[in-house]
Amino acid sequence: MDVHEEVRETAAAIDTMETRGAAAIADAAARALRTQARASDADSPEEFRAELRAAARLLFATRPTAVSLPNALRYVLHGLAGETVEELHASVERTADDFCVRLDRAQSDLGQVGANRLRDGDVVMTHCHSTDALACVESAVDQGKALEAIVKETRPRNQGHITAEELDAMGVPVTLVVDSAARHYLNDVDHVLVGADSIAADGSVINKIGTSGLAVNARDRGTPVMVAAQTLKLHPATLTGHTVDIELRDTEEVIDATHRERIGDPKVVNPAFDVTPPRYVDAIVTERGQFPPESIVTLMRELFGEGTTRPWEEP
Ligand code: RI2
Repeated sequence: MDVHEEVRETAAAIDTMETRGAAAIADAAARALRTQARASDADSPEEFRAELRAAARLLFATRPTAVSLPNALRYVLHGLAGETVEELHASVERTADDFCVRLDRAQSDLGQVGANRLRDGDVVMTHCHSTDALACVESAVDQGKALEAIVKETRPRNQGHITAEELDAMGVPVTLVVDSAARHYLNDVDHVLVGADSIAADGSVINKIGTSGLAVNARDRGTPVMVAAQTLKLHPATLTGHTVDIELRDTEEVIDATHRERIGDPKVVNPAFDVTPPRYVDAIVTERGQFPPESIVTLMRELFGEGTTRPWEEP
């Protein structure tokens, strides 16, 4: 039983962040399971299911923080149905397609909700690169609102540059600033607008490192913080007391080995995400409407029940 080469390539692309962003990771994972199903030469339904589980385990192991990844795998594996290999294959095709269509629709529905919070002439400050957050801006621009953006570069990988490029393509004037300049400009900002990799049951937002400091500063300045996150970002395991793993990435993203050596070889750590407590967040914007963070638990229960399974593990 083999995990298909293309699935391995997808897993490697997620691992190296060639494929990145919580929504894009989920989309790639669902497509990879479909690839595995298409390529399968399993002789029995048991073998087919085992192949799918092995592929899902490989994908699951790539990045720990974005819950959209296990949520996508769960969605497809829960859709497995049939008595024969052919029927099982058809069910994966159906469910993976359905998942990707829902993902796109959720982002555009969420964008419209978020756009309603933005007024003509507003300035938004962004952190990192979030397709959910940008969907709100795009929808507001489509409504004819003129927006401006102050874009944080977002060290260590400078993913703010992707945001700057995409805002520019939408016709939104961009001012790029270093991360530490954020507070300096908050008085000129009407909304802090960020995405999320995971949202916990208490309404805490797990997003790119630096989000929590930005949110605390925004609260101090009286600037509202809006988190754009499809319900796929809700982390159901937090309903039962689990915490969200924070990914530690390669220290070379922070400083290369030669320079590090030159400055006395200090210890370097590179956490990719942080946790913003709900009291610093004004609204979580989803495709189901906007929620105060403290009430997100109700939506989480409605969508996921009391907890989650791990269908990729061996029975
Ligand atoms: P969308 C990204 O993480 C950022 O933290 C971003 O806010 C979040 O995913 C959500 O992105 P990374 O994969 O799903 O760049 O909104 O580490 O695109």
